[in-house]
This record gives sequence, structure tokens and C-alpha cells, in this order.
Amino acid sequence: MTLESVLKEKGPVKKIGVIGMGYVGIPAAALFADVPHYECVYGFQRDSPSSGYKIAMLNRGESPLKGIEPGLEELLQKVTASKKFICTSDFSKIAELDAVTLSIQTPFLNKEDLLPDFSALMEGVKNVGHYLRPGMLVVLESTITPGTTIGIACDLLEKVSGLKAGVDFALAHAPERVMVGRLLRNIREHDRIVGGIDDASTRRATELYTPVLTIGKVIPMSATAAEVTKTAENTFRDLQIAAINELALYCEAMGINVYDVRNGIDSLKGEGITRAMLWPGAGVGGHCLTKDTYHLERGVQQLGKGMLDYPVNEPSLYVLARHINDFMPTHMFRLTKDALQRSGVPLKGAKVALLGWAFLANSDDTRNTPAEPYRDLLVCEGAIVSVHDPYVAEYPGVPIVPFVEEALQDADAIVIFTGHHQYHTLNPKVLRHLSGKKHPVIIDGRNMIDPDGYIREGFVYKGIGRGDKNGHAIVE
Ligand code: SAJ
Repeated sequence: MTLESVLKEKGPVKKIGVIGMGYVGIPAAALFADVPHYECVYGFQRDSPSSGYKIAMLNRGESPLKGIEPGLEELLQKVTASKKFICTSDFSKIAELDAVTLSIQTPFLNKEDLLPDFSALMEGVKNVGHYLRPGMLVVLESTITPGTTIGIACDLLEKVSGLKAGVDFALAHAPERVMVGRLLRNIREHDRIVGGIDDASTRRATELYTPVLTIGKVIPMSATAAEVTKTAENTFRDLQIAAINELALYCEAMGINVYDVRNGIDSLKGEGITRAMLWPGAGVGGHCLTKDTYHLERGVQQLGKGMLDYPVNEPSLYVLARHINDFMPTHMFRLTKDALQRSGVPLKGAKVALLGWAFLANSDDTRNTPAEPYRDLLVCEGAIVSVHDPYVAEYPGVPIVPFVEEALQDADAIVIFTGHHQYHTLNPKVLRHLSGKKHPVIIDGRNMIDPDGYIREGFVYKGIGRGDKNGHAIVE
């Protein structure tokens, strides 16, 4: 029997399981359950001390996710009321299903060796293997190193189940492309990359996802191509940011305004001309761009072993981009140190108001925030750092003050690290009054303020990419 005939015998996809009730799995399960011809969807969640609470919450139609997710609660209410969605910790129910997707986090163990921790995902794969039956489709949605689907995931499924991938069951990778705050919209409207280990698997996974797409369409390819697509789409974004960050550093060194140059380059329009200019800043955080490059690199090292033709002794452009972006907090530190020197304040004992701890403007997401290495450098030099963030209430080991005035009080230096809306309205006169200093320092890491207003107020100003202003005369 071929896989095609096994799937035909199984009949169309009707019963679905989603493993991992997180910000990817919950909306995915709710959307599957909302498809009329899908009979039922199980959301699988381990009944662990840390996250077992989600099971009861979800079965009440409540979302355990933080933040506003338009439409999600209503959808959960609807699909739980109709009993089309049930959250359970009973993984044996997998045996009844036609398709199972896995949306389990693949964090990095530590920043040094940049090796991802696949243990949770592989635990999920093993659970599926235990209950795998002929004709089932297994889909990995987590972001994974290229080669994982056809490699360790396939091997583990076959080992535990005794079944053969591509013969007895279908296997695919369909990477998630959701962003917090627009989960349902992203799943419905983004095109969906669907990569099977073979054509029959790709077709089966296409059948699974097509009904949840509204504007988006399925883009079929191989499983490994899908893994490379996902990791490379973030690698390319990180590369674009590094390109403009490097240009900003050059402009500072040459005494010009990077935003003049950016506007100039951007003016080159016309057929097929793109420059995709992004924005320079104090650094790159988050859990996507900071790790997906390293997934891609590991993929080519493993899968492409001995096959890669690349300039001898040259570093990967993509890893170099990561290093440039990770350098920006250090550059912010140097700008702060130089400006304090100009205002005659020693770094040791200087009071620094650090505005913005979240890695992303107008969000409370602090994962891999670039503000942390910056703060560490200051603290290491004996500066006293007061952190404010309108969206972040707490962070392990870092006191965060609730009111910006508290951070600004007596500050020798004010450093804008995250582009929160609130920081657009900072007023130089008010800041100088609160700081109480003759020549307070202002460092703009996200192009949030007008330098001239602060320089006129007697501030020592430094901004990323602002070579035209960073050496300004101090107004007495
Ligand atoms: N950043 C810059 N300059 C820019 C853009 C971003 O310095 O021009 C910095 C941000 O301050 C932040 C970091 O990069 O610290 C990441 O910002 P991001 O806008 O890329 O947000 P992420 O990390 O949440 O990226 C996600 C990704 N989505 C998924 O992986 C599903 C990414 O693919 C999306 O392109 C991105 O959201 C998006 O466009 O919102």
C-alpha cells in the first residue's frame, strides 16, 4: 500500500489534535474547531504544575494568553460551547485522530552555545509516536533547525510507533508565523508554508490547513525547504536591521545623519528597485530574530555538511549580522559614557534613567531584551540604573519603577531604549527640571526625540546614527 492509498482509506481529515496550548497552539486549535466539516479538535496540554491550569480555563472558553487577542475569547467560547474543542491531558486520545499538530516552544538552552532545547518538542513527538496509527498526519509547527522534520522527528516517530513515515503515516512541517496581538488574523491571512516529507504528506497537510485560511493561501514545498523558509525569513529581517545599524554607526563616525541617508536611498523608486530599509536602533531582542539565524546556521552545518561552497575564512553574513545587532547595546553604552564624560559626570555613581525594558515598542514582551546587556554594562561600571517601562511591571533581578518621573528624578543621564509611544511626548524642560542637573545627558536609541530642543535646554545629546548632532556644542 502507498501512503496515498492509506490516506484514502482513512478518509478526509475530520478529527484533529493540537499539542501545546500556547500562543501558537490555542488559536490554531480554535480555528480548526471552527471549520464546519472538522468534527472535533483536542487541545493537548500536560497537566503540569506550571501550566496544567490552562486545561480547565480553556474548557471554560477562557484564554490563558496574556494581552489582547482580538476575537480569540469569542471563538473559544463558541467552539467549547459546541463541544467541537476540548482541552485534555489524556494523550491517548491521539489514537482516534486523523491529524496532529505540535506547537511546542524550542527555546535556546543558553546564549553561549546557541543550541536549541528540543526536549519539550521531542517529548511531544514521543507522545504522538505512542498513539500513532496508520493514515494519520503529523505536522510540526514549532520553529526548528532545518533537517529536524526528516531527521530526529521522523526517526523518533518511527521508532516509538513502529510505523514508517511516508508509507504508513504522513509527516510535514508548517511553521507558525503568528505575532502576539494578531494571532487569529495572522493564521487566517498569512500565506501558510506547508512542507511534507513527500508529496502525499504535503497534499494531506494542505488539506488540513486550507479551510482555516481566508486571505492566505498554502505555499507547498518540501519539509526542509519549509524549515529553511521559516528560519531564513527571520534571518533576512535581522540582516536588514544589521545593515541599517551598520550604516548608522558609519554615519556617526562620518558626522552625518543616517536618516538623511535613509531617506535619500529610499527615494530610489521604480520597477524592481527595492532597498527594504529598516530602522537603526539600540538593538534587536525577542525570541524570533535572536535565534532563527542560529537555527539556519546549524541546519546548513548539519544537512549541508561538507557540501557548502563559501568564501574561505569568511564568517557567515547572517551570524555577522547577529553580532552587529548584538553590538548595539554596547554602542549605546559607549554613547552614554562619552556623553557623561562631556557633562563632567563620572560613570561610577552616575544615575541613569533607562526608559524602556520591553524588546518591542508598545509591548510588554521582555524576551531577550537588548536593554539587559546595556544595563549590565552600566551596573558593572558602578552606575546607578533606574528602569522605567509603561508596559512591564517586573523582571527578575531588575527593579522597574512605575512612574517615569521616579526614574528621571536626579538623573545624570536619560536613555531611551524602547520606542514606546509615551516617550515621544517627553519634554526637555520637564526632563531638565526633574533631573536637576546643569547639563543632563539624553541618549536616543530609537529616534524618538528632536535633538535641537534638548540641546537648546543644555542637554548633552547623543543619538543612534546622528553623527550630525552627536558632537554638538553644549549650550550654557
Ligand atoms: N527592530 C529594529 N529595527 C527595525 C525593526 C525591528 O531594531 O527596523 C528591533 C525591534 O526593536 C526588536 C527586534 O528588532 O527589538 C525584533 O523586532 P520585530 O519587529 O522583528 O518583532 P519580532 O521579533 O516579534 O518578530 C516577529 C516575527 N514574526 C514571527 O516570527 C512569526 C517576524 O517574522 C516578523 O517580521 C515581525 O514579528 C513583524 O514584522 O512584526
